[in-house]
Amino acid sequence: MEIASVEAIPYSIPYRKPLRFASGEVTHAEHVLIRVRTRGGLVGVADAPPRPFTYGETQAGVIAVVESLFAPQIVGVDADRRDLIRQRLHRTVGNPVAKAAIDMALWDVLGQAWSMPVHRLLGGFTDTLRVSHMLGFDTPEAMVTEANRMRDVYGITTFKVKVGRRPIDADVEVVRALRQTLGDKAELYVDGNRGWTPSESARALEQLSDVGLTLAEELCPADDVLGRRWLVNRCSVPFVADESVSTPAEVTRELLGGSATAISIKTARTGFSGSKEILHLATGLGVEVVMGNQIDGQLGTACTVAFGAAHEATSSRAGELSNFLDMSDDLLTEPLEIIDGHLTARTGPGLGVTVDPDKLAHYRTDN
Ligand code: MUC
Ligand code: MG
Repeated sequence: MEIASVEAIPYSIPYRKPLRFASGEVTHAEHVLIRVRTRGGLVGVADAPPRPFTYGETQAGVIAVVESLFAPQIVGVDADRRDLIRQRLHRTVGNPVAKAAIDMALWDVLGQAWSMPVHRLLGGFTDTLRVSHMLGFDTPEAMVTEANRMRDVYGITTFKVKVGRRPIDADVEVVRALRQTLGDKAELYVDGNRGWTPSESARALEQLSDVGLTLAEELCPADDVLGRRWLVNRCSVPFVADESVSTPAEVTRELLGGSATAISIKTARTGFSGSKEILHLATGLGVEVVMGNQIDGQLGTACTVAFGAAHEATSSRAGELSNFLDMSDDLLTEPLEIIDGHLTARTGPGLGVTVDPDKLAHYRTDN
């Protein structure tokens, strides 16, 4: 199972509808497909979605770090030596998305070698996840229309609402409008992507106290250390750390420092191996986790489903799995399908996905 090559292939697929949020916007999926080949002929794939506004990585940077640092350190190593490979990758600091994609492509190889779907290898708790849809910034009317469409067409009843605009009133109005249209049974929570100050966040939560939110995520920056602790202390629902926790050490710091009371796990930034560490840390400390979305395409979403379905704690809440629906096209031969508000893990060996060679040829940007 010796690794023969690690390729980093840039591609760009436009979004039909861009996703906007407090820290940025995404109009094109300018991602990097990571493809690992073994000498025995297995091919593992995973997606690296660079998010400069969150981790500082870029498409060109992911390719450079994979080609110049990571590939030379792992070619020739057996693909099942996951911890050795991680140790080699972690000699380089940062670059979470590039490292995560290599890790997941290796799990895809292992699943194929052992004829097992990855979600069974990882834990095998269940096969399906409830879907939560992330609503980006727009007018209240457009956000309500999108939520209704997601409910009517896909059966989705859980929504994460992007907030963090100034003044806070626009977002408060949107969340109220959503509750009114969707009724009491829908689950609603908010994600500020660090857009507000601690006091703005507290005021917004106060104004929304009768709306029945279930979670509040990254409303203000974790770097507002005392302000964030003050906010989390007065927040009546779990306060989710997302972009502030891309390593186990950051999870420990945020939780023990009182700056978060729940954790978003994103396979796009911690792969399967790092996500396992974070999951065990969170469950060991007794806090809830949510499967988050790094504005993933179908390949990234298949990875989130595989990890989420594998464990009890990651499958008890709805996972953020539907934003690929806004892309104008995708790379997989068999598209993911959301049915009755659920996504099912692939049953084939490994990730159970095939990248369509014609689509990749069409969307890749390196030729
Ligand atoms: C999210 O949960 O924040 C937006 C920015 C990012 O890093 O991820 C997305 C979704
Ligand atoms: Mg978030």
